[in-house]
Amino acid sequence: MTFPILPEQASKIATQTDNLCWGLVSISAAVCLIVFVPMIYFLFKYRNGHPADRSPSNLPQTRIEIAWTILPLLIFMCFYVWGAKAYFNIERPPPGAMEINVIGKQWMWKVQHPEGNREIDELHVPVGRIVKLTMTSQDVIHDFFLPAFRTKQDVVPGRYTTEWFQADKIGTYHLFCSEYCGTSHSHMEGRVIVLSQADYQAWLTEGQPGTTLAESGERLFRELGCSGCHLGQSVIRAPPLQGLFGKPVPLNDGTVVIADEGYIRDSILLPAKQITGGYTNDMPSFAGRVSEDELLELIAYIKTLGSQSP
Ligand code: HEC
Ligand SMILES: [Cu+2]
Repeated sequence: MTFPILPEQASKIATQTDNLCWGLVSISAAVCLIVFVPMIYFLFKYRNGHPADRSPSNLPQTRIEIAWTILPLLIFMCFYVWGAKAYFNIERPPPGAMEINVIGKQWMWKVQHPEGNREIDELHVPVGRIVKLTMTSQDVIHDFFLPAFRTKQDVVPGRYTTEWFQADKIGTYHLFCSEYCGTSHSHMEGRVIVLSQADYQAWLTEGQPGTTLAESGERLFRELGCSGCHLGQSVIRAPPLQGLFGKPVPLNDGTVVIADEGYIRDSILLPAKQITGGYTNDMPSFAGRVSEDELLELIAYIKTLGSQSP
């Protein structure tokens, strides 16, 4: 028999989160019983006019006080550790994830696969693979919520947030926006379709995008004139982008940052914010000239330069 209080469990995180939830419910119920059962019992035993023994007790009161302070503290500290471990599991994507981009806008979800496939309000993924979503919003704050995987993350304009899951059951699952985002917020929903590895490959080829995300990015890199400064012989001295992604970058102000998606995004939209060490602020801002989709394509291209030498 199923007891449909919680949605279906379709990922390992789901089991972990539900166990923690039931653990908390049980301990809260236990504490509740320990307080209320004796309370009701004493209510009757010592009620007015009832002949009970009311002489002062000679129990070791201090020791009892210390015990019922320390014991619950230890028990609840275990829950703290349990919860912290679950939290880190949810927040840190394991290595080797396949990366998919998500853009939220009023009122739809746009998905970009690295192979170039695009979809709206649907996300096709293979079963058993770790999927890491890099997400941003084109307008207001949205939230990418997958109840069956017990995972959700705010999708915020102006920056990238990430979310990961590993679906362990083939099927179709709900996708919701769980941050109120305007009139049609309740329609901002979709489906995650978990396919077998073979079906997923077939789905990718069937879509026939023609160009991968990185290839679209490379074309943009030329069209927008990035290549004029960043490749070959140019008048303006610009840092080479080969091998940049994921590496520490020393900045002109002496700090060092990791060149992640957010850093590259800011380099393109707000070049004056962080100046690469040894260079001057000669890069024009591309804010308003590139869309969120195009930014993610440029980033995909710069990532592929990762392994090449400058
Ligand atoms: C007019 C020349 C010029 C153009 C055009 C240009 N850049 Fe730059 N870019 C620079 C210079 C100079 C820097 C170093 C100073 C800085 O950090 O702003 C830089 C820095 C960067 C960085 C940071 C690199 C690092 O090692 O920290 C990235 C990423 C980048 N540019 C990407 C792009 C992209 C993508 C485009 C096209 C949309 C572009 N640039 C267009 C001159 C240019
Ligand atoms: Cu929304």
